[in-house]
Amino acid sequence: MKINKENIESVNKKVAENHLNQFDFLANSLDQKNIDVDKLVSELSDFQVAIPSWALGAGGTRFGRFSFYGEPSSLEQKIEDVGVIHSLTQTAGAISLHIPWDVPEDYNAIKELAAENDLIFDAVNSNTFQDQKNAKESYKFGSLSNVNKPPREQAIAHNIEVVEIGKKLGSKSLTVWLADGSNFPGQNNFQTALKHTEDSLKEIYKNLPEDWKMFIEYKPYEPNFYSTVIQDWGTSFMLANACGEKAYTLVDLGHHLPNTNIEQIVSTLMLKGKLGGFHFNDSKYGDDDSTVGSVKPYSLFLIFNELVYGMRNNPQNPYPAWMIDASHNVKDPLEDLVQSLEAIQEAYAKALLVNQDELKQAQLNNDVVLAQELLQDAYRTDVRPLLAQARLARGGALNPIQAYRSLDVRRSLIEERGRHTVASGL
Ligand code: LRH
Ligand code: MN
Repeated sequence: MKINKENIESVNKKVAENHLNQFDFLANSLDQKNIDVDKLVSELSDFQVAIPSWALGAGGTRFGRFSFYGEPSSLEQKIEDVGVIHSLTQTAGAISLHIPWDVPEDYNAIKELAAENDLIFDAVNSNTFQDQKNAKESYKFGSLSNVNKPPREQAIAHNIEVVEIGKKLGSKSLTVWLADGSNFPGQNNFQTALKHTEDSLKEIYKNLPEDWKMFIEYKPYEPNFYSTVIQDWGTSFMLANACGEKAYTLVDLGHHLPNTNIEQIVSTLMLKGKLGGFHFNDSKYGDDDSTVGSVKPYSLFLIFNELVYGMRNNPQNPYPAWMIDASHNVKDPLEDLVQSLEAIQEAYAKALLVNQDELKQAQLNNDVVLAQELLQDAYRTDVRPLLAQARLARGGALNPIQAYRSLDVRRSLIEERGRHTVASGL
């Protein structure tokens, strides 16, 4: 299934006039605030988010999984599906692979197919939270933190192998997330587990190419429900510093205990030059991996406000990696990912509307009311015409969900793949 320019133009024609009216109205009001609309539109269209290869089929929980038919059952089909999302949104120009769920058979063919779909390979993800068939050692009681050396060495070797796979694809970063932890008090010696983890990460770090980054992802709980070795940003930050300048902290929005001030964590990591990137999603309770911006859109806006400030004031922090990490229990995975991309772009656009200089002045004057007025004026601006214009500028759809449906993509995928294909992943 490929969506070509003609398909996009045919669906855009129906909504073009309405878009132009809305865009002109917004552009005029922003112009009056001396906001450079053309610069905004180009910043938005340059903002590319990586799609996780493990979130292109129906997700599920231990209570059940409901297929969505026409799911991709090969890496090739996954790349085609990300290609569909990118054709519609023009903001999904990368795919992030999870190993061993997505090991390429023919690297050149895979790279060619990605290029045909205007995609690059973002971070590669290792997996030491599941035992592979015929694996010599089990990760039941941990991987890089395991009390026994053989499983630690097996996990280190796996991460080094993942880097080798990434190098062949042109990826430039490795994401390490550990399920390692314990389910009961007394089960683990916390210090031993952390020391093993640090030493193991340093072994992996030694094998990182000069121009690569290592992202250390933290999570407070699940699948372990008493302790997790890399439980919070501070532990990840400490381990990244222990490894070296190529190691950074990765912030998965769903990996925080309720009411955690994530935007403050982001600002601290940027100040310290250790914010590597994001796994965007949303959640009401735990690591729900819901559609971005579907539960706490204001919190996402506040995070992007810190990112915009940090990207202008913290040259010590590299350009962050933008990735989605979500799973789809009831929505069409492709529509869900399109909605997430829209929410990310919306939060970024609203944050770009914040007058950072006036905000700084209000903060210096302890003018609390004005500070909130400046933030909420930006947040209350309907920026959707800007997002549509940014897509249009790159040949994308003015209304991606509408285009996806009027082009009947899911029915074509089911015709092509049948109703019983299952995507590897979560
Ligand atoms: C862990 C996590 C991690 C991935 C996995 C698919 O919850 O966020 O990023 O490896 O999901
Ligand atoms: Mn994640």
